[in-house]
Amino acid sequence: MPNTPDNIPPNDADFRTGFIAVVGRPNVGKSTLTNRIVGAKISITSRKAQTTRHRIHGIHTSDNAQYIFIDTPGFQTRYGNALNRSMNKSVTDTLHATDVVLFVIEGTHFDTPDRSVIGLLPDTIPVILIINKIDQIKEKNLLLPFMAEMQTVFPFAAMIPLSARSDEQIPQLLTEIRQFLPVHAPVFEADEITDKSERFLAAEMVREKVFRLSGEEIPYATSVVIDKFEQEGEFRRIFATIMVDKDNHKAIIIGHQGSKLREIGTAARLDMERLFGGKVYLELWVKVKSGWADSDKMLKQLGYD
Ligand SMILES: Nc1nc2c(ncn2[C@@H]2O[C@H](COP(=O)(O)OP(=O)(O)OP(=O)(O)O)[C@@H](O)[C@H]2O)c(=O)[nH]1
Ligand SMILES: [Mg+2]
Repeated sequence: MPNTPDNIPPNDADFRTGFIAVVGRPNVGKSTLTNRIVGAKISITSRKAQTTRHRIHGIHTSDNAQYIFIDTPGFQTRYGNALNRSMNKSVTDTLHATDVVLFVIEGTHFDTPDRSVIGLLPDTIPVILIINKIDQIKEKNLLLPFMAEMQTVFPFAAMIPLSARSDEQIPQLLTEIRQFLPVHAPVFEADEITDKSERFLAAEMVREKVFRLSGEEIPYATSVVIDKFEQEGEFRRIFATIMVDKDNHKAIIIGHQGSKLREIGTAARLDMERLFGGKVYLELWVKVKSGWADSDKMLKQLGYD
């Protein structure tokens, strides 16, 4: 690991730093939780399953620990195309290089897809069970028996029911995690919140708005490529292409006289301005790229491998 950054007191004998992988099946709230802890939207979220495609590091630094969260794609057990294979591999690779695993499930549901994720959990690394979306559990009295049952499924190091939509349980979660982190100086500066480039984050902001604003017809296999990213002081000029795999998807995203694309562009631009802290000019294009989700070569070109 590199030397201690300047703005953090060095040599604190009990400062801890470590990697925490956030895993679970699609749509359980992994990215929402990562964003909540980091305090900013660095990972996109959506009601659509499989929103996250890349590993994203979200960093939280307190006065006695640096937590490096790795938000992973939801582990996909249903389809076996090249994109899913590559995303699943990325999750399994992540698991072996972390200090703690947060295994996220939704409410008191524990189904076959959750079970297949459990099968991948290493037995050498502490795993904390996160029972997310407790705001949606109607019968709260089911929670305790559910937790007792989960303890028989896997030897979890801890179990924390919470709602990633609120800050309430976050301090408890951080305390719980910290005990498993190694004593180590911080790796990132205290004010860094992610290791991803602005280019990457800009593409993700556009992708999220495509999902949110163009409805159920647009499949998760939609990608965004940044063609040009220019910066002058605090002003950024960004040119991006939305890659879809069918002509009718292109028409949906563009909308009547370009209205949908404008809506997507405005929403993405506002998110970028908030995250980057400066004005953004954003220009979007839509292109049809047939069958790319199944082509290994194309995946490499788009940066997944
Ligand atoms: N009610 C409620 N909804 C939540 C909570 N946490 C997340 N959600 C919602 O659940 C949906 C999925 O959240 P994400 O954070 O995108 O889930 P994910 O696990 O990262 O999903 P993938 O990246 O697709 O695997 C979004 O609509 C969130 O707003 C919660 O605590 N309560
Ligand atoms: Mg996600």
